[in-house]
Amino acid sequence: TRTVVLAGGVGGAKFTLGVREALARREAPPATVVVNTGDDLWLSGVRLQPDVDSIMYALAGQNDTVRGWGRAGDTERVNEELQAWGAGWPWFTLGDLDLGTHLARTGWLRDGLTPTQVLERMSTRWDLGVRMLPMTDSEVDTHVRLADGTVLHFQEWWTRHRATLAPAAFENPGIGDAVPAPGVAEAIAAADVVLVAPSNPVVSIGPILAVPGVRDALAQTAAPVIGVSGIIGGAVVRGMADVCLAAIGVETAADAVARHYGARRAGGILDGWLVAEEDAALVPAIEERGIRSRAVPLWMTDAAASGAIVDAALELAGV
Ligand code: GDP
Ligand code: FO1
Ligand code: CA
Repeated sequence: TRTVVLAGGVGGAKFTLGVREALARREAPPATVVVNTGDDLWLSGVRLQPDVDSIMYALAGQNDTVRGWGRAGDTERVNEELQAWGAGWPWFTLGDLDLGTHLARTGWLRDGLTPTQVLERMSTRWDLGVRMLPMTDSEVDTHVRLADGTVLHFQEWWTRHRATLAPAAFENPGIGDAVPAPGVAEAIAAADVVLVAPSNPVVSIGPILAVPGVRDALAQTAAPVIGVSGIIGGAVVRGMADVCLAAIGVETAADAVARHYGARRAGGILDGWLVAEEDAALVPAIEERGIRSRAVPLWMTDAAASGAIVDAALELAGV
């Protein structure tokens, strides 16, 4: 079962742990995980890739599960020094171990490696059990436009203002000229199944789909495309997806997100959509839209629970 996953950060990471578990049980080849790079930023001279790192650290068992980002057991000595210099952002913490990742990444980028090549190199340190690809090698950082025209980097909008400033639009400057990273379109074309993680539909899956060529690849692949709802019982499990969805006029509900992605046969991306048990009543309306749907437990409490969700997705895909 050649599997491709489209994923953002923490939700993507929890889901990817399940993908790895489910595919290992089937003795299937490792999945290819296409990761959102819209969250990326330059800060204090280093390149951060929060969603890439969330998945990489989680697969390596190195992630801070309490805080939800960065490395387990990290310290903040360098960060204190940066703050004393007035460098960086006072509301944004760069952990010491995490900074090692950013320095390695930035050094290799300066040596001329592409983000894809940097991630390939980083993927050799730990046995990740999946192949990770950035969605694109272009820098297309997400910006948030407010009603008054102010534009902030997504990280400032989220970590400084905690999504309290009402967004008018999310933008990825330059994305119209970007191309999928090498291997992304090829992996989708050769896949037996494509899984859309229960990641933020707007700022995690949205940028991946906005890279020219990705939607075409999804439209043309022979593989079924199955999505998993990150909305359970009309609420986000964590994060700011509700604020993001409101900005694009989509209700925070599993069926509304399915309609937003759309049925593949009607120009959208989905053949199937898993909703939570709590949302079982929504299944018939989703199926009426031409998207196969099932209600299953969607709480990703551990890798086994996520693995069971992946089993259900593969079953819905018929693979
Ligand atoms: P981020 O990049 O760190 O914000 O993470 P993602 O975009 O990959 O995922 C965020 C989404 O994951 C949020 O909208 C959550 O609602 C969703 N999510 C988090 N935990 C769970 C869970 O246990 N089950 C489901 N179904 N969704 C979850
Ligand atoms: N989130 C915070 O709320 N505060 C931080 O200081 C912070 C630092 C940080 C450093 C590296 C990294 O990879 C992620 C970091 N995050 C931090 C998480 C990040 O801002 C977002 O939660 C994600 O980009 C949303 O997917
Ligand atoms: Ca993210």
